[in-house]
Amino acid sequence: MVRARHLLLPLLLCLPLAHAQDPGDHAHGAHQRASSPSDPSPVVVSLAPAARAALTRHTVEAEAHGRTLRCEGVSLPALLQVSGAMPDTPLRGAHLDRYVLVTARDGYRAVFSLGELDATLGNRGVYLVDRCDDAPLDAASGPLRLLVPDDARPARGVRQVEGITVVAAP
Ligand SMILES: Nc1nc2c(c(=O)[nH]1)N[C@H]1C(S)=C(S)[C@@H](COP(=O)(O)O)O[C@H]1N2
Ligand SMILES: [Mo]
Repeated sequence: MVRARHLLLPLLLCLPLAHAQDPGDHAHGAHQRASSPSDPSPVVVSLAPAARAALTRHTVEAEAHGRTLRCEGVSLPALLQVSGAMPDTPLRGAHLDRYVLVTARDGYRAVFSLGELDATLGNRGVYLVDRCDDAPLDAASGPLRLLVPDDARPARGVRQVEGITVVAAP
């Protein structure tokens, strides 16, 4: 009896470790990175006029501080899709741990998850606009800014957009 207990205790202590190291457990993925390691990260998205020229232009209205901005530009998910930074099919696990980091010249930053942008998931409309109220944006706002008309506050309407990258969460 004493002998059996000596064998059982070390065995029980090993169980959680053995479970965590079981490759079958990783396949079910609770803590495993979803993206394939072969997917590049970060992916830098070109903001050059040529990269945006082929995309449908949308008219977008958004409220900021009681004022309605009427702007024109392209859809952010469409830009990510033509850039190869986001699939143009419903997202699968491999891309659900990715986010878009938008940076501005003044250091302001905001993120959107790819899942938030996917039309079959969050379906959040996010637009990269270059004209508002029938004029190009001035230096305080542009030349490019984001508009997120369905956000309840305008805080992610990043002005002075400088960079857009898609990043796999670490
Ligand atoms: N680059 C940059 N973008 C920014 C901000 C900022 O400080 N810097 N402030 C945000 C916040 S908090 C708001 S409410 C809106 C205000 O947009 P508006 O200047 O067009 O009114 O801009 C957003 N975009
Ligand atoms: Mo704000």
